[in-house]
Amino acid sequence: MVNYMGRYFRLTKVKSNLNQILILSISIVVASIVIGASVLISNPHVQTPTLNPDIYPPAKNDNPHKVTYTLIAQDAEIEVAKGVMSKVWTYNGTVPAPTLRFNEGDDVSVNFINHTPMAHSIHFHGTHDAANDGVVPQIQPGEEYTYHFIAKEAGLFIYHCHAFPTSQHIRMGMFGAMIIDPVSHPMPPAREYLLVLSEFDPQNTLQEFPQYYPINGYVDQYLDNPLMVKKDENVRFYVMNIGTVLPASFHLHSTIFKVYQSGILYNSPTYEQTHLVAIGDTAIVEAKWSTTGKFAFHTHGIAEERGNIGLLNVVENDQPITSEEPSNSPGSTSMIPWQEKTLKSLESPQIVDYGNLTLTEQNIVQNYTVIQSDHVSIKKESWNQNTHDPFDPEAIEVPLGTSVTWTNNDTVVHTITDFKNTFDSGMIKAHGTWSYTFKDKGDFNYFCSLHPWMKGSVSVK
Ligand SMILES: [Cu+2]
Repeated sequence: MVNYMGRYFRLTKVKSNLNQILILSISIVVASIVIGASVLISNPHVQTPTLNPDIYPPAKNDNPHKVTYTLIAQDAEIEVAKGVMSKVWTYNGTVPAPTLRFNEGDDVSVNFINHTPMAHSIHFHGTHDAANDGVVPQIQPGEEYTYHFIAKEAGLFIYHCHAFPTSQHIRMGMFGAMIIDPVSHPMPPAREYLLVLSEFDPQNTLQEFPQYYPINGYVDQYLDNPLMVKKDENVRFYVMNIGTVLPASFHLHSTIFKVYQSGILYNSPTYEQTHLVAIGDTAIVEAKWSTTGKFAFHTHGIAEERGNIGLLNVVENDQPITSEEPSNSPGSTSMIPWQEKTLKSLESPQIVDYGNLTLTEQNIVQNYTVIQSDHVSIKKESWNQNTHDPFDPEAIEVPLGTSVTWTNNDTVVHTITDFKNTFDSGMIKAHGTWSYTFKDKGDFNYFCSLHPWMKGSVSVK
């Protein structure tokens, strides 16, 4: 019995030692995996030992170029569908705006000029610092601003206006694509097209389900002008969804396709029949067609009946396709300049010329009724230019030393900004308040720097 018990204890001890060794080994393996993975995650510059030719890890550009663009905010009248003219807000007159294209590591400057009566900006997706983020500052009518950044991640990125309400500025047409080509190794030769999926309603900009879901700004344009493709050639689509309500289920007929999720070229691609592009997101898609013929491409769902459909014309290899231009990607052919030329002729933009827009105090309406009050309401819907007297009351008179409070009863941010820079509230959130104590006599004319047509005045006696 003693012997037996002794043996039992010995066995148990050996067993528990084995268990400890096993647990220790598993812990070491798990820790190694976790540490390895976290090094990879925290440092995307670490390359995996075997380089997958389908992915483009971040790389140093030994020959970076300085690239400069000029984008002008312009209101325009364009054709958005056959026979349908509409007022839009643009960069350089078209919807979408010009495509910006350069290499990973390039030094990029974008000169932005605002030729409209409203504040606008440019927000670029991808990596940059706060001064180049396009939210602060908002660029006032008549003003200029230069955005500057080093192109970091290779892939397809969106740029758009980030004035408020942003979805209205996007719906009105202020968006474009930015292609950043990889320098690590060339992408395979391909014919390249850009497909910008958006929403537009000529009657009511903010209609939840708008009348149109255009591809590249013009409804059904690729039913009349199919995208040309040669049999068996590699076709690369840069797809971006700048909708505001619906994600886009992008679908190609008669083939499956390779997708770089979120348009980031160091993601491992997947093969798909339909790819979901989130609102404000992109995808880079590569496909081939093994038979000639006309094939549709479209967003699955109600958008395809409202303009989001086009045709691909797949022709024999020896049939020439005109309007080819070299792409940044060596060996590839870009059809994007052809798309932009086609769009310009379809939209035939008429640019609105507002003349000198620089804000001056003389712009202030002087014949308003002055009311004695230390409280001003920023009225609901005052972001809308059609709302009368956005400040209520628009002109007040107060004794010296009075603290005046503004309450934002609108659903978007506003500012209270003095023309002479005596005071500036910064962003007042929806339903927020801001107060200022007047310690000098005089007339103070102010406006909202986000919506410069909103003007008011304080007279200190
Ligand atoms: Cu804007």
